Amino acid sequence: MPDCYIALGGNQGPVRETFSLALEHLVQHPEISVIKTSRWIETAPVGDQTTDPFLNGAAHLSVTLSPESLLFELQQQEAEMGRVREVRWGARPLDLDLLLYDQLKIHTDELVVPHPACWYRRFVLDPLAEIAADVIHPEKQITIQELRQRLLAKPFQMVLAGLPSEESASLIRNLQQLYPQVQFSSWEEQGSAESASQEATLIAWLGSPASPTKFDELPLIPRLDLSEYQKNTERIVHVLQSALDFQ
Ligand code: A4P
Ligand code: MG
Repeated sequence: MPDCYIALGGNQGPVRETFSLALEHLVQHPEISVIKTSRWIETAPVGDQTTDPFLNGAAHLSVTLSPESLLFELQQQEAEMGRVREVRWGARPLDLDLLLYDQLKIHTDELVVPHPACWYRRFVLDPLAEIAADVIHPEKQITIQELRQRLLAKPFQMVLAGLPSEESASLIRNLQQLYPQVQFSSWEEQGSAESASQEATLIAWLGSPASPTKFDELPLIPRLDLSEYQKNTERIVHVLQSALDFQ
């Protein structure tokens, strides 16, 4: 039976009870078993749509459902717990994300697995590492424990790639003011690409198809395609915030 891992999140209402109730409902499904759950941990909210702290957790499920059907069941639970999708990243009683489905890689409009943000978000990796430390991330090809461990490196080094040099310099100045403890640099300005990739905690690609630096040429770990946020410093900040030690 396929092994799946899901993330639980919420910051509205009695979240502990909501998590328990959602899991109780899921096990009632004949094709879902809950094998193990992490502790529920309190985390600072990432993003500025909401200031209420979150509760986050992870669960190991064994299912005979297809990934799409499992996503449907998770969304049913979200809806049942009163989630209204109004503001993206807004406050919510329950968010259930499908993180991993065996070693499958899925890229459709409705479903991306592994969940694209699961490998760099502390609020996902901290609980997930409790129950899936040795599970291999099918795209990054290292374990969940290793992915989490990478984020603990000090100083946290963030490399920006794909931007013209003036834009990159100005973004780095902005980010540096917000996060003095992080070391920012530009991929293109770096003397040796190899040393940059060895030390970088995250490489954020902000380029376009015309950029001389190509996303696929960056090292698989720790590249992250943020090209859709090219002019959106706020979203880049959220990514950084979710990767940093928030506790
Ligand atoms: N979708 C695609 N792949 C998946 C997948 N693997 N699992 C699609 C679940 N859904 C997937 O999701 C939007 C669409 O993603 C779905 O229709 C589904 O087809 P959504 O849950 O409606 O939207 P969302 O959750 O508001 O947006 P998003 O980008 O998924 O937000 P996140 O990434 O879930 O982040 N801070 C803390 N401390 N803890 C949190 O849990 N969560 C968020 C939301 C922000 N800040 C947080 C936390
Ligand atoms: Mg979600």
